[in-house]
Amino acid sequence: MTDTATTTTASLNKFEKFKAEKDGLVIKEEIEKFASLGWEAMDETDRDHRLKWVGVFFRPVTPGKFMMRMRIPNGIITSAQMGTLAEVVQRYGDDGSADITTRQNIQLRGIAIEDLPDIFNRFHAVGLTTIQSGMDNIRNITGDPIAGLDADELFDTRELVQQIQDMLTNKGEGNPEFTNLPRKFNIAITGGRDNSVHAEINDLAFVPAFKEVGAQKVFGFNILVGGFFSGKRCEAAIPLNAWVPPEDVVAVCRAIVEVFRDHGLRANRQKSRLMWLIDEWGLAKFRLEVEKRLGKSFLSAAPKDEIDWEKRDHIGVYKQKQPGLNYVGLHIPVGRLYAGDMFEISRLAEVYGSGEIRLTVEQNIIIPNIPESRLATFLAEPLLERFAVDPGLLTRSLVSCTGAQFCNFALIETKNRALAMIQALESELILTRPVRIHWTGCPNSCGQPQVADIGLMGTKTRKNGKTLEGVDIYMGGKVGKDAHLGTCVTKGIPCEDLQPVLQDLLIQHFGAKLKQEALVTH
Ligand code: SRM
Ligand code: SF4
Repeated sequence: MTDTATTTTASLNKFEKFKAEKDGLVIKEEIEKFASLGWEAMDETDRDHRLKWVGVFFRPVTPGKFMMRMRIPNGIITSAQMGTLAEVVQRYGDDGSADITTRQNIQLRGIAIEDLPDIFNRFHAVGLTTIQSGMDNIRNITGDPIAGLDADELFDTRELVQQIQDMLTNKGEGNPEFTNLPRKFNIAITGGRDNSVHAEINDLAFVPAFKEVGAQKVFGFNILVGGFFSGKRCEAAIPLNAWVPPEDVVAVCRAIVEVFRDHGLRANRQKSRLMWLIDEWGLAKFRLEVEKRLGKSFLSAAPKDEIDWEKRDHIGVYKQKQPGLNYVGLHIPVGRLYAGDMFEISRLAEVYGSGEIRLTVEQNIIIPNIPESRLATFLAEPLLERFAVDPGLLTRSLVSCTGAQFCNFALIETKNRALAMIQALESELILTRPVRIHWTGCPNSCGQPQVADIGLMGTKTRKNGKTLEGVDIYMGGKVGKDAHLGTCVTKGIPCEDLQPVLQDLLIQHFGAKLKQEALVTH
């Protein structure tokens, strides 16, 4: 560790200090001990921080009821795996639930520490892992949710995503090479035409691009680096001016993560994400260091990438490239699932499809491989009354982070409020197009308000001498082709006054009409 080694211990932040004392991965061997000790008797640093290396999150809002964050590469999970997750959540009764996350992943809630050994055994038996999913590790790697189903895709991302995860996590067992990064790190790969992974908000992203190599046009990826959101700063990823063929992607991931691990800034946690290193070095030096690790030079980027479609949301029924088969996207309101829902989703995938379930970064699910002949019966299943294939135009694009119910960073309640607000707006307005509204409970931006048509970021605000829950409003986020980030347009609207403000924005900017007015005009 060159730069890190020269940083004196005194200048290290408290996270670097505890990581240097004991690597988070060591926790894996201590689970039995913690289970018999109980959460109250545990060392606080182990409990509050190091457990996150195995995907177990202490929740100060619900002490003793932990959250578990999975790794679901490319967002693909089997019905057996979903069934196992359902069993885990079920044992916690009303405390148990799960959320589909904005990284195409699943988090479980209500977990008791004494159950961890049994839960990990169950996960192992069905090939699930939670390893390295929190803190200074590489997050769930996202890929196209309809990879391998989409007739228009340029590349099927599934295998590459799995290979990268296997390399970084030692096939889910934990890889000490990559468990002490300066900060979190996000990777996405897309081989489709609509950038369904939000490539631009990842520390490292691969987007499809054809390169003239000699007389041939060869498929590969342009590389983007340094995208991230944080309370202090938000940046879209920038081009590295590098193109790679698919067979080099795993090695490039390794090289870039190694450069970040060994040279990333560790003194100030607010300035530790990859982009800060790129700022300090300049892109040219960063590129050169990556080439050194890779052992070869990059080809320059292809002049254009192949992201030329508007982003799809995959809700509804769609034909697959395999003749006679369909994939069906179900809308899961704000991604929240309970044990009964999960058993039912698992059953539907088993009975009607091939036993496969896919997750999207919009917190929804897709059931693929449903034969034409079974479609009508599938669409008549009672679960689809709640998890609709044709939700309202605001409902279908709603995304929300966890918020105050479980997250101690939250400045406001999000998920329930988001749902109630959308229902109220849909009952008042006639819409002609979906409007993507994203809620996030604090400036950490887990709910990605900067990619939304209308982004709502939790804040505290003052009204009549009182402190209230409020939001800052973001607009102008564009996804898919020519993706770019939205910016803050209004600050500190009290949540209790938000509905008419949103109504007005929808009418002024998105062609919505008041139902009342429409009645009068006709
Ligand atoms: Fe996040 C921290 C939830 C996606 C930026 N995020 C947290 C914690 C772990 C804070 C905590 O300990 O309570 C939240 C857990 C709450 C809980 O109980 O669920 C949390 N983040 C989430 C999830 C579950 C939001 C959701 O409802 O979907 C998402 C889980 C993704 C996953 O499966 O791994 C989630 N977080 C994101 C994203 C979006 C993305 O990756 O596309 C971002 C912005 C993109 C980025 O990271 O660049 C994001 N989360 C953060 C940050 C700010 C990072 C920074 O550099 O400062 C924090 C705070 C931190 O890391 O210090 C944070
Ligand atoms: Fe928690 Fe803030 Fe992330 Fe929402 S945005 S999950 S409130 S850290």
